[in-house]
Amino acid sequence: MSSSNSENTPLFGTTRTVVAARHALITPDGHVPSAFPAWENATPFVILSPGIGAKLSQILIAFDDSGIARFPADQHEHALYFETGEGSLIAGDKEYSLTAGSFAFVPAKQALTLTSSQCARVTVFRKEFAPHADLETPPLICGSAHDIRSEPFLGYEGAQLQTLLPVDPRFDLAMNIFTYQPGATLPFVETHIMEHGLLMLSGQGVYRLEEAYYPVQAGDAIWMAPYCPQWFVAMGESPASYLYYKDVHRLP
Ligand code: UGY
Ligand code: MN
Repeated sequence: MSSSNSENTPLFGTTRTVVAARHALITPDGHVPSAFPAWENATPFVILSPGIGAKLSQILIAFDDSGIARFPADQHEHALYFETGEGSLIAGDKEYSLTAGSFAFVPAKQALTLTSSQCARVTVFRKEFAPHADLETPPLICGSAHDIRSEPFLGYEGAQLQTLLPVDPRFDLAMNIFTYQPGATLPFVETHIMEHGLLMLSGQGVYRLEEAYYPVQAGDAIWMAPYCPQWFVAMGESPASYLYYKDVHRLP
């Protein structure tokens, strides 16, 4: 899936993108790049940010070969997923090789540098860390979705959930991948305090956000504010999967 707007060009003067007060569907045809100091051969697309009303930012990075993206050491933590390509993650004195399916969590107050050796497409969830008085800062984590077992969601075989980060109260966010067989659904319309940032990784389906039903496909991104009623059905010939962020483990 290209990050440029040359593919899937909609009819003149139209877009599937919808920005509402408490949810948004952001489709690739409307993407506009940002430019950040000291980034090289790496194009950021800020898909979600506090500017839309979200607490998180969701940044899609389209790397060229020898690309470099830098995030400073501040109060923000970062969870990221390598969709395609190859590269590395450098944080402090640690360096990890990343390839399609790799994911990582880098805690707040650690600078993060991402490099690409083969054009890569990476999604970064960036959020202000919510410390807990009795808990330590969560550690840096690096792994591959290929090594994470999936579990049927609430016992539904057609909806398989992979929980990428450790289920550990030190972490105040979760990053998961949901994979649905065609025809499978989120078993009920969820309404919850947690916020979501979401990227469709493959396939297609229909997402319910509040009272609206949207056809969605790979490359689309979604924001769900707290309490946005939400539901999904996968449709088409192949399974549909999405990567999503969720804030967890902290009292309101
Ligand atoms: O974890 C979740 O809240 C998930 N079931 N939500 C979603 O897929 N929209
Ligand atoms: Mn949910």
